[in-house]
Amino acid sequence: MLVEIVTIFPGFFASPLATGLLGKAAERGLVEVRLHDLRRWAGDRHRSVDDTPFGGGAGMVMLPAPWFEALDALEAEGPAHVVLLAPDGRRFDQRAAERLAGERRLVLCCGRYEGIDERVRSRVDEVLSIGDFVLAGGEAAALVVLDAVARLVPGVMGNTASAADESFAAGLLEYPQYTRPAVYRGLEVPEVLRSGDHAAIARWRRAQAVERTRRLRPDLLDRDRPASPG
Ligand code: JD8
Repeated sequence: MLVEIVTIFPGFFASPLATGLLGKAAERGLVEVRLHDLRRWAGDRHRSVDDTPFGGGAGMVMLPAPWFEALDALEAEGPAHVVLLAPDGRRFDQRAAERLAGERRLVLCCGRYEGIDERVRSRVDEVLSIGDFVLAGGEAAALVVLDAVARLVPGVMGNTASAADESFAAGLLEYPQYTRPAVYRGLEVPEVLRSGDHAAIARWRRAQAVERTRRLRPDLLDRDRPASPG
């Protein structure tokens, strides 16, 4: 999969792209990320990408021209699914991540300031938001989308068992996890997990996942969710 990110802060992505699963996926050529500095498509010698809002008001608005020029240039190289990150977008969730993971080429558009001139929306396929809080710009949201999508690209996760596990868990919270030691500062790991009874462990984990979801996120239980295996 090819992911192209248009931003005035390409440096924002350096460390996340070199780290962990995303770094490995890039290294192995499973996810290629290309960063594009929007200022490359600025029209003046000051490389301006923003101006004051028509109608007045605080702050600056991103100019339409650099965005139109950028998308002209990227789309001339072939088809792509173009996403704008904005607070008024459709909520990005696991379903959206799965859908985007099926695209061959994604373009993520990151705004700054008070946002982007409304006319740029005519050039994007969809507008997504990562949640009901205010970020300073689209970059952090694009990173969230990239992280969630990249791990779904075939080959990136390696371990197929954890992928299958998660399709059960999709729509449920995870069961609690423990590692050694069996007792730490008097706090014990549940006996069943040390019993070696794999059927009992599977039943316990499923019950924990359901109970935890009922208690902490009952809204998730009212939604469509893949059938559980076993
Ligand atoms: C893009 C500019 C900041 C937005 C004034 C200063 C997504 N879930 C989300 N929260 N916030 C964003 C987001 C915020 C952005 C931009 C995404 C571009 N800002 C602006 C309007 C109000 N602030 C986001 N996805």
